Amino acid sequence: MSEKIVLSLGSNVGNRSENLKHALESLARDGFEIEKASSVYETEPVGYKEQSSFYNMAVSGTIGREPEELLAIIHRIEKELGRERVLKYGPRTIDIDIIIFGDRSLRTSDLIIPHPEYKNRKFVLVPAAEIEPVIFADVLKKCSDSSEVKKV
Ligand code: PH2
Ligand code: MG
Ligand code: MG
Repeated sequence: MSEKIVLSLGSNVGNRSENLKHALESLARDGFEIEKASSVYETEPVGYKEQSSFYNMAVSGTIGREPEELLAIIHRIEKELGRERVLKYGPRTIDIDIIIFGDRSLRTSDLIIPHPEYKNRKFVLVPAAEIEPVIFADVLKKCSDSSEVKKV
C-alpha cells in the first residue's frame, strides 16, 4: 500500500474557490489519487498580515512516487495556476504544501517533511483534522494559534 500523503492548499489571489478546484483537478491529472478532501475554510492571514484572507483546505491521498517527484509536480501546478492569473491578479494564486508523507521525515535544501510549521497553523490543522482526525486531532488540540478559521 502506498504511503498516506496529506497536502495543505491555500489561495488568496483571484478566484480562490476556482484556484483550489483547479489545483485538485491538476493533482488528480498528474497521478495524485485523492482519498479525502476537506471543506474549504476562510482563514485570517498568518505571518504577513497585510494581505487578503485565504481559502484553505486539505486533501489526503497517495501517489506512487517519491517526495521530490511530488514536489516537482506541485511546483509545475503552482506555476500553471500562477501563470493563468498573473496578468490580472498578481503572482500568487495557489500554494500547495506537503504536510506529511507517510512516516517519512526528510530534510533537503528545498523540501522538509513533515512540514516544519504545520503544528503551529490552525489553517492547516483544522482542515487536516476534519479528514484525518486520527493523525491531526490531538495536534490541533495542542495548537495555540488563535487566528480565525471558518468554514466557507
Ligand atoms: N500561507 C502562508 C502564510 N500565511 N495564512 C493563511 N491563513 N493561509 C495560508 O495558506 C498561508 C498563510 C505561506 O504559505
Ligand atoms: Mg505555505
Ligand atoms: Mg508552499
